[in-house]
Amino acid sequence: MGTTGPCVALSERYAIEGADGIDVYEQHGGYVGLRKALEMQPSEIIDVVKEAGVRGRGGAGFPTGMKWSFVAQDTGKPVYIVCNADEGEPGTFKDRELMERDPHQLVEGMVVGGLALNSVQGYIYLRGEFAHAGRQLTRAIREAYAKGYLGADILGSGKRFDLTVHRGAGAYICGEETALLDSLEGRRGQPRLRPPFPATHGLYGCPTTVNNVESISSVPFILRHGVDWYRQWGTEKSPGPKLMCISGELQRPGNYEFALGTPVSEMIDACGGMLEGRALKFFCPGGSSTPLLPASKADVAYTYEDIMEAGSMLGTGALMIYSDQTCVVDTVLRFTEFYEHESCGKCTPCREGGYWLSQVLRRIETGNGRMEDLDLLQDICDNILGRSFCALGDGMTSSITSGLEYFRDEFEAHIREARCPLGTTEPRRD
Ligand code: L3W
Ligand code: SF4
Repeated sequence: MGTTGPCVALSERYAIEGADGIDVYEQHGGYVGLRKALEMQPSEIIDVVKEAGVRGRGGAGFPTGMKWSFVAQDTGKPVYIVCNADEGEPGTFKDRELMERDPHQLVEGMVVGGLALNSVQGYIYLRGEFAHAGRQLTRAIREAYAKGYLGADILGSGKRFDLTVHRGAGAYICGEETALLDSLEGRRGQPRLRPPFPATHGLYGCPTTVNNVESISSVPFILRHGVDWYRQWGTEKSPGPKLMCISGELQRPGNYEFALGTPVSEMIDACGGMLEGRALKFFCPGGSSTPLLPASKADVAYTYEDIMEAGSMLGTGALMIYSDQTCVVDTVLRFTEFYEHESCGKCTPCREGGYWLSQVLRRIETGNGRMEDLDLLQDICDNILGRSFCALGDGMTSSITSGLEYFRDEFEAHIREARCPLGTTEPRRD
């Protein structure tokens, strides 16, 4: 078990003025990892990432080194490395800051990934709304070409890697890796059937890895500082530092960096605690797709395994904090309206279910609900979970089923009193 608590790793250059430019980046350890990678065999780079135990920071926590080792090398087809920078999960805002403040870290990680996978072309699929991050990345890539870190002959090694930023158009579903690849190919972004996974059939049908911004940005400093340095934080199954997006009814919400294994309650304290006069009621540990947990579970250690045992998921590291002044039905309704709007429409359970879930939740919140609606909500969720084509459908049900599990009384009070007991939404006759 490594140490827990606040730490400075991926965000180490945030406080340094000018670190978004290549000269200052180089003065503070920039491109050292790449220089080391150039002296290593591709399989050695993958072994280092495996030993560090980096787990994917885009939501699923899949081991990054293992994902890289799955990428087929013997097909005769080109291999692609794609960075998923389509950060769209409600509550998540860490990747944007990473790209804005330290864009070279991602560029360097992409080149190292290219060397590890024998890939000569990488893409950063960037959420279209991230205008400043787009400018920062474009400038960083231009600077990296000028200094020979990108291009046909990286630092005279004879190895090639080119990198392109592709801007999306703001659809949440394009954060799903196969929808992202369809969008990158110029088609409407809709998920593909998996398997086959992108590792064998990805971009243009070629072997591809798709990794989150934070996962790829971790690689240069693991090479620079070593595996033990990375594993000084966290637990055996959840090693390393984690960028945390902590939002909600707190004194100082924002992006923080913590060692994995830090209790949620300690993170809340580090944000200055709850807003004056408010007490913690529930929290969403990893974004709106992860089941919410009641205040009684706030001492849970923030690791993939502990959060799962507590009944939720670590997700993207988007910890959302809610107080006793917040209506759980209203919160769940807002999440559900988001998924209803963002459903790509490809499969029936999600397309139709999202519409009906919003309708039923809205009538409860506005004082028009019936007691049977609670079973109806559960029934619709049961018909979506595990029956949808991709994880968006499953994610849509998380806050509803967990809300009903922990706060059924509050749902019932809305129906009995024919209004929101907290007065969040004015009663309205349907
Ligand atoms: C080769 C196998 N590759 C799995 C790869 C797979 C993918 C990765 C994880 O969803 C979750 C979702 C959201 N051979 C493989 C294999 N892979 N088996 O491993 O795959 P998977 O299916 O476990 O997850 P996913 O489809 O990547 C991600 C949740 O994250 N989420 C996050 C949303 C995040 C954003 C954002 O803003 N960044 O939108 C939040 O909870 O619901 O459950 O690469 O190819 N046998
Ligand atoms: Fe599209 Fe929703 Fe089906 Fe995913 S679950 S394919 S987002 S309709």
